[in-house]
Amino acid sequence: MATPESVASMSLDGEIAVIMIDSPPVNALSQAVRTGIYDNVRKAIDDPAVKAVVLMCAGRTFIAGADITELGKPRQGPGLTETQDAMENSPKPVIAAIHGTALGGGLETALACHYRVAVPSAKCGLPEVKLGLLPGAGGTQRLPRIVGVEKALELLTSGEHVPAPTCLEWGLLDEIVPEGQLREGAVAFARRILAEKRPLKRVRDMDEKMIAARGKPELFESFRKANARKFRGFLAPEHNIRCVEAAVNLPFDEGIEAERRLFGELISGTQSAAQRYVFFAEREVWKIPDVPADTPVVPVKKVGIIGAGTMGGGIAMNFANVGIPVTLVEAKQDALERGLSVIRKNYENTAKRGRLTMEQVEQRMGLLTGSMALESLADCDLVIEAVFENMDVKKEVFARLDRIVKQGAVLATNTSALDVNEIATAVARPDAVVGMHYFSPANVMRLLEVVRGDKTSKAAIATAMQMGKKTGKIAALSGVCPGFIGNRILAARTRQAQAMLLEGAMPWDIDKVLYDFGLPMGPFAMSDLAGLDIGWFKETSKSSTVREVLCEMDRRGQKTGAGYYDYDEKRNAKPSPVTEKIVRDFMAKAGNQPRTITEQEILERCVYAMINEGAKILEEKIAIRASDIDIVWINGYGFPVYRGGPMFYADTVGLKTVVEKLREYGPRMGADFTISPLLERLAAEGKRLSEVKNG
Ligand code: T1G
Repeated sequence: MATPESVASMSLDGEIAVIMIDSPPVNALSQAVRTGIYDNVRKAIDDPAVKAVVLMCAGRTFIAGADITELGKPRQGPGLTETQDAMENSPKPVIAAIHGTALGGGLETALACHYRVAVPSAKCGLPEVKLGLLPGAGGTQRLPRIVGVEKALELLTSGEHVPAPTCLEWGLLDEIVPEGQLREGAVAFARRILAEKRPLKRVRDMDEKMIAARGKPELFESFRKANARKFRGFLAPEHNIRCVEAAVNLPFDEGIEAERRLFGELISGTQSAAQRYVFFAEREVWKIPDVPADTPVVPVKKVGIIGAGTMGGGIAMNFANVGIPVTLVEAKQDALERGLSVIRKNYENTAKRGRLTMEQVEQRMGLLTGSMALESLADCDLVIEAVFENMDVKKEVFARLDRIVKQGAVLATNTSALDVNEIATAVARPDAVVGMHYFSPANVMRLLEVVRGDKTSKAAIATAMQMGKKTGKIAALSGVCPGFIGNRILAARTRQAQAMLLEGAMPWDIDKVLYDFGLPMGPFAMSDLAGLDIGWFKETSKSSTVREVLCEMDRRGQKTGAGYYDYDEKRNAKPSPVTEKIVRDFMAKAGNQPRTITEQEILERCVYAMINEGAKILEEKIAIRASDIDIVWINGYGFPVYRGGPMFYADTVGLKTVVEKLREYGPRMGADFTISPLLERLAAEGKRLSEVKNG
């Protein structure tokens, strides 16, 4: 157990006291670190030989915030505020010396110092909003006093990390010292301000920018309006905005009180609990019990992608973005050229938005080689097929790859649901076969489902996971089952949504409930966006479902101006009387008397069916952890992060309630619907679904 003495020390550079915090991995403000800082600041102030104090950290970074593992638990030892008061009211200058990332409580600690210096590579930020929180140690009151209201609102509600040069420009930093010379630079700075007898400026006294913003509520209203869509459903952004309003309109100490009250509301709520759970879930998801972090990987110097369509092109961009050469193979010249031109257009659009230079566009395009011969993939270390979603087609491609691609390469399939084990039967090296299921658009969506077949080697798994991390994805490992983790749960929800169409609900009734729950859109709007004709074939269509009838009427979604919804020229959706009639006809054919289905039933049947399927995925050991399932649904389907994912959400509802409701709906859930025995057991034992781990 860390003690203040073990994590904080003080040494003297002549008349300058240097307090060093050393608490790996990120010098988080645990109780020991807070106490260590407090004790040493007091000691330095009381020591007449000391004329100034430098606070800095060892290891990879300056303080990266409160210790998230302690949040929400009863606090021990001095709070951050006592430590900040000691520094801010010190009669001797206190200088924060920053490297790495000064985040959250770390930056708040630095803001209570009189001065802040940093190396050029350092960054500062207040990312509490990403944890469903707000800076609870004066950050919302001190930050606007330095950078002004507009910048403070942006930084507090985005949680972004600001590079040191910009921080200097904004006044968040007082000086940038040479890289690698932080201690020397900070001590020299301390000596200089002593020699210049600079006044001890306390950020809390800097009121000019607050006075300038006083009486301008429109600043806040226009910010709220401009971000309404992005903040929809979240509590923390609004609470951060209210804190800045308090900073403008109240004296400092009253503003601190307002901040404390609003922080208390967030820290005790389910949204922050969910977002803190996701913070750790995003780090757990990379850990695979039987594939240790030091498993040897295949070094990937060249990637081959088969299929230059939407998926293949998007996948290729991921690798080009990080400097890995890609050979893109298509069967036909025009398809290949079209694929490459779509990629170029995507990059040029990004450049138009100022997020890429044209030089970078050319650099990335220069890493892409088009080919019509699979033979050009012979020397690739990783090959990913993104061809037509048909088992025979995929097996034929893999059989050819087996004869062409060098031994030791990883052969990956981008299939979204097909059996990876069966695909692996097409090659003599099934250990090299792995699933890498990207989500469309593959260059944008963060989720990558890595699918391990029965014979997939640890090296192939480790390589796929590493490539996911290297290309900025969040990768979750899945076993083989229809739809893997994400789409299998999606199918469970779709079954309920489609069933309720035949019981009296309209597509827009169901979509509204799931949109209001926090999903980006409901199942029918999503189908219209993706296209109703995915996997639909005119030749075999038998008017047996609402979707088939819509496709037969050429109502194939947004792309044809109509699907479940009618669309105007701006693609604004509105309920369609055509669809309503089709639905009613199907209801009549099924002999169903339309009944009013409450929003609660729509939500529970859709989301509890997802929870139940997730529990089955855990029972079958398809997923390693319940939190991996949450990572999949948050990053692949937009499940609201402030609800933690379907598994965490189940725990906030209460498993007993979920099971009781599923029993209550009974046959309505479908003739073949069964409740997961794991779910029933956890409910009976009062345990949490989100804590389930396999192995
Ligand atoms: N508390 C506890 N553990 C933390 C932590 C934290 N704040 N930050 C990181 N870790 C662990 C993490 O779980 C992982 O552990 C290891 O450190 C490396 O992290 C009062 C209330 C700093 C940019 O939100 O953004 O201050 O898996 O894998 O990619 O107002 O960590 O190795 O066992 O992410 O190099 C505000 C959160 C807190 C910053 C480094 N601060 N951290 O990224 O490494 S609330 C944050 C990060 C607060 C105050 C409020 C990143 C990083 P393990 P990592 P990285």
